[in-house]
Amino acid sequence: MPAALRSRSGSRFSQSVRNICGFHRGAAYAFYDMKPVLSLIPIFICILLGTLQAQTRYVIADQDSAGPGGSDMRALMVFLQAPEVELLGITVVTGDGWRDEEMAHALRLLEILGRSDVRVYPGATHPLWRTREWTSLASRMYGKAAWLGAWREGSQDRSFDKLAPLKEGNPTTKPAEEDATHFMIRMVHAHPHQVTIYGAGPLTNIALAIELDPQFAELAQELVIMGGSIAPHTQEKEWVNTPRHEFNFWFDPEAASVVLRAPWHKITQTTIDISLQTRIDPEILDGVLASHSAAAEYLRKYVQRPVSGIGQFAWDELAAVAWLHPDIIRSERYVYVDVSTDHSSNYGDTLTWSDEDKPEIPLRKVHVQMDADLPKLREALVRLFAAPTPRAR
Ligand SMILES: [Ca+2]
Repeated sequence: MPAALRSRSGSRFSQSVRNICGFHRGAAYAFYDMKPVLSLIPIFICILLGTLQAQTRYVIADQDSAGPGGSDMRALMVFLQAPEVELLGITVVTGDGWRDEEMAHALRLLEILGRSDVRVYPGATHPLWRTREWTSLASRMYGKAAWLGAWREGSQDRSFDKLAPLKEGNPTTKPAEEDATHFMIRMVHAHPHQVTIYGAGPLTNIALAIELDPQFAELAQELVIMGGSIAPHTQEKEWVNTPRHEFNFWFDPEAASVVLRAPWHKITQTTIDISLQTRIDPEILDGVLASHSAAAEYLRKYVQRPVSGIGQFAWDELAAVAWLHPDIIRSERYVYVDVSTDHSSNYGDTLTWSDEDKPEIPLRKVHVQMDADLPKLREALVRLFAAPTPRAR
């Protein structure tokens, strides 16, 4: 493991805690009879340091990081702006955009926030089974999807060294040489049962990790995903006639099904249903832009006001903030979830069951978020984005 990563993982910090505690315990015993109150101080210090250490939360952000300024980027910013979070790496997958352009947006964000110590790892460029060509043919039989992501008209797959100029400027830093899947596997083995896998794009990278390492899901602490749709109350054209359709699941249904059936300790799902309740409203933007933090300046430049269309919803950042502050979620359903892999009109649709109607195939129950405390979400986003970036260099 590289030295920088060892440092981030807290091993040096752990050693420091042990050294301090060991030294002071010895000293405390020596003076115990004479100064009983003073002897307790080192113990309090050890408890405090241990508590601080326990509060560090490890996460890998698996993301289709299109940019700049949108929900994909804002979710990464939530992790980067939270002092208690150790973002071990950003693993990138083709989804809203092509992988290499997405990696460039993520790298540029890290440069702007002074966090280029966080590495960006290249993941899958294509879904496991679905192809652009098959999707084009299927749309003639079953109807068009409202959002095609990387496959939208005019979008081109360009390798990292041949990218077109980015709005926010092209990064000077480069992605890691290690691929996303091996990085994720390496991290859950290095920090067993401590790493949250956050998946807010198509789930191709995470499915590949599961297929490559049967221990992967069990060794993670939990899985948090933004994906799926159950019964959203909306007139938005993407869901009004297709309430079970959601892009991340739809883009790679086979991957989503593999991921949802794996032996995670806990799966939490942010759906279209709850995301549509949210807004990146003027109150949030005014609150953030009153600050001149690096995050605020980035949003000032790259969030176009007024925010409208599907860009007005806090899709991925809701999943990230709710992981940090679970009390933002006011209600959830605990149901079995899978994704249709029938290569027909419902390919990629979200499937759910209760205990009463569940099929006999192995499935897992998922904490499906249904209602959010919007004032709490707004307060959390403003507080995070208005603050200086922790550990910025
Ligand atoms: Ca995303």
